[in-house]
Amino acid sequence: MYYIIVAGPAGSGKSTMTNVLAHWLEDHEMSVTKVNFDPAADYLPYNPDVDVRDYVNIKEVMSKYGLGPNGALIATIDMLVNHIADIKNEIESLNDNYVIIDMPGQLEIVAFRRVGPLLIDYLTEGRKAATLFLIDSYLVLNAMSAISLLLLSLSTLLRMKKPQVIALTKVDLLTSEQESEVVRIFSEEFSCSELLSSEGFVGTELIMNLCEDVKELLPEVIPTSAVSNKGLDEIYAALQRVFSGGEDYLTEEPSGKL
Ligand SMILES: Nc1nc2c(ncn2[C@@H]2O[C@H](COP(=O)(O)OP(=O)(O)O)[C@@H](O)[C@H]2O)c(=O)[nH]1
Ligand SMILES: [Mg+2]
Repeated sequence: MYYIIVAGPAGSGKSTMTNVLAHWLEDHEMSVTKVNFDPAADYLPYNPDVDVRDYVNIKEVMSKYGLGPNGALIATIDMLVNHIADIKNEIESLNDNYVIIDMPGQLEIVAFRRVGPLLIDYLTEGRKAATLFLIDSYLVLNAMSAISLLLLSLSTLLRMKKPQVIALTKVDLLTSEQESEVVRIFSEEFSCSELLSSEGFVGTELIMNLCEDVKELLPEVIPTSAVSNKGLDEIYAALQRVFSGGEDYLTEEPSGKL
């Protein structure tokens, strides 16, 4: 049982990725548990097998404590501490090859506060787990946005302490020139001094040093599309490298189910 924690800013495509990645895995004869971990989710493009909304009700929390949606989300996630053992039992009893957890977009949950990672640690204890961090490719058409979003992925890495695979979502919305530019921004080819000229930024050493450090730490960034299923093979391969050093899952631990 491997855990994929899908994280990233609101609207980056987490719920959509959960759906298409689950289909991809199922098409490749692996069974999947889809977990909705977002108490505020309204519409989901998939039918969750386990759903935190069965345990907590964000609307009730909003009216009971007079909180806005953001505050209520944080309070609701805190309340999940009381239910996490039941949620874990529900997931474990399904005994699927993969568990995909569709996280809320608020970075308070995965990057800034402790409780989100504590809940995920509890769920994934004794299992291999990786974070799939999503970045909306449309937002990284300029280098400064790319660096800023990579810093968010680093914050998530610091908090979640799980190996991370980064995917650029929605590349079908880019022209092929834009897609090559985005790929170039995330590659070795990119020179940090471009940042200063492209943004007309008042060049500070801090930004240059940050950029060089981020570049140094830059993991593989995979362009994907939920429309064409582009990049799903590469995501699977990257996750395999994380989970089993490149061995195919099915050769490592045959599924009891399929
Ligand atoms: N064109 C396109 N739209 C996408 C893709 N992935 C997600 N979307 C759209 O982006 C919006 C936000 O996606 P969603 O999965 O709800 O994001 P979340 O808030 O991170 O869960 C929705 O309207 C999706 O249909 C993609 O690969 N291509
Ligand atoms: Mg979502």
